[in-house]
Amino acid sequence: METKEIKKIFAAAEDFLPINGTDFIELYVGNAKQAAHYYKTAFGFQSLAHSGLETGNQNYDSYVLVQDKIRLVLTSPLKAGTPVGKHIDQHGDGVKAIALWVDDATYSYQETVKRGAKSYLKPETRKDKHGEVVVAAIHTYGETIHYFIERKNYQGVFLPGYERWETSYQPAPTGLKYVDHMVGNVGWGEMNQWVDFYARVMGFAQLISFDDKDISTDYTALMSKVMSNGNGRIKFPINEPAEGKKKSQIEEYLDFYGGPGVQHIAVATDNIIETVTAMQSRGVEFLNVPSSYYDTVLDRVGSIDEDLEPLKQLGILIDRDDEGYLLQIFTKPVESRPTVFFEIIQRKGAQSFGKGNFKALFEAIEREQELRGTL
Ligand code: TYF
Ligand code: FE
Repeated sequence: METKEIKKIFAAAEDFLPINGTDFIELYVGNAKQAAHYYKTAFGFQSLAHSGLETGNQNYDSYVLVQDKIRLVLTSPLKAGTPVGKHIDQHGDGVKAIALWVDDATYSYQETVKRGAKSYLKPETRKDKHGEVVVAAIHTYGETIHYFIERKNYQGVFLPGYERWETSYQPAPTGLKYVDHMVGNVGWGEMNQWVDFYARVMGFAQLISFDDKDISTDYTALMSKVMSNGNGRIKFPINEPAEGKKKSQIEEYLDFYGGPGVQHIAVATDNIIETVTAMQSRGVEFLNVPSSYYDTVLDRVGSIDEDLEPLKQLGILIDRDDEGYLLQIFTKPVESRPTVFFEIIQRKGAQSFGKGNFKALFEAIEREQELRGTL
């Protein structure tokens, strides 16, 4: 139902910001070399490109990883006193940039800035012997930014300034396919202003909404709205904390991240049982749900193609909406600070976000908060 509504909204007006998809996600991290090893070993990403001392970059060391349509860039400073170092000191490891692949970066920049976006990087052309790319960027919540990437005729391995990263260590992929959605946590009472930003400045529309009654467990309370671009390839849920019995998981994030930022990156697979089995065996830690969840889940979601037993063994959650069902699971935070985590999702028709799992999920998060002493 949600997708049909979105199409109706966009049919009325021209989409002024056409986006082809997520171009890359850039994380600023304390040790990019080791983080790259983690995402290769544990998540099954492949080495793609590198920029650093060997390529003439005196300031930053960046490793680019790829798995199907997903590109991750991991960046660390090579010296003291850089903006990247300051960002890491402030936020810990985290997502700096969500880069959007567009046909016209200059136009995307101009149209969004005209509508009130704060400029981060004016459009610039970057060239090397493989062709040229136009890059621009605007600010979004916290210190997070959106790049607009226009790839023109570019034939190089990633972007000008990067060289192919040659390595014989290439652990097998785990079946991660594309970025399904990326969630932002914003401050108390700030959700609607960021919903408005994505609507007014970026031409997105709201997909679904739920109020705090839907998502308040004993402790965790939050509000969330999902914004989508015109073709549905970019989906950004925005969370804000709400008053509950104890500390909201969103407030815990804001405390440790030092303000708003990306909370989770949801990546799609077409075989969640295989993907999660592989990731678990390679050391990725997932949230646990009590086995009692599986006693009644099929009463709620009806029959599904998968056997219940492996889903139960792995702790995979199931939800249904009027278009189909989905399977999802969440990692524990992947950084030292309890901030950024990943979601693995397999959609079988459903275009929603797992509302029916919120109670079980948030109770699992609360058990982790309890262990951290942050509830
Ligand atoms: O993206 C979503 O909306 C789901 C559910 O703190 C969710 O993945 C919502 C809030 C949250 C964790 C997961
Ligand atoms: Fe999600």
